[in-house]
Amino acid sequence: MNTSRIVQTLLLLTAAFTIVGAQAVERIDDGDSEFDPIFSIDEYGADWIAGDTDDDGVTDYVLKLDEFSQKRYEAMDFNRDGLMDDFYIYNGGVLASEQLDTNFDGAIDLWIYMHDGVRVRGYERDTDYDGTVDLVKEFGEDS
Ligand SMILES: [Ca+2]
Ligand SMILES: [Ca+2]
Repeated sequence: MNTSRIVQTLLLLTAAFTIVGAQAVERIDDGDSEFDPIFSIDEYGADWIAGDTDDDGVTDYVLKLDEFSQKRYEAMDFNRDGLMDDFYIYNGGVLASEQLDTNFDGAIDLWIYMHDGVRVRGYERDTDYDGTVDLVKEFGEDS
């Protein structure tokens, strides 16, 4: 076995372990199947209420209401780069989960799930930003 063959084998093994590791992580929740984060502020339609929290003339906040005029979705552009990075999902006006793009690369890498809209039930992270959840933390339901 020459060196390049060994390197190739190691790479294959690493890839295999990565895939196994990724599959071993069980997600806490499927979340809201209706929710698909819209990153670009320009892509929000007329059914969203737009806001400008720092009054610089550029939208950095959007809100969508449900049929009962309760909050359904909210999104914020935290770093003001024109891409939403903080998404809030509500059920019956109560915060159910939050999805964040913490490194501002246009992909969600942190999912937070709530209890009663206040307490964190658990979270999932994509710590290496490859699109796959690799860390799951669930807190006990102690109520
Ligand atoms: Ca942003
Ligand atoms: Ca990200």
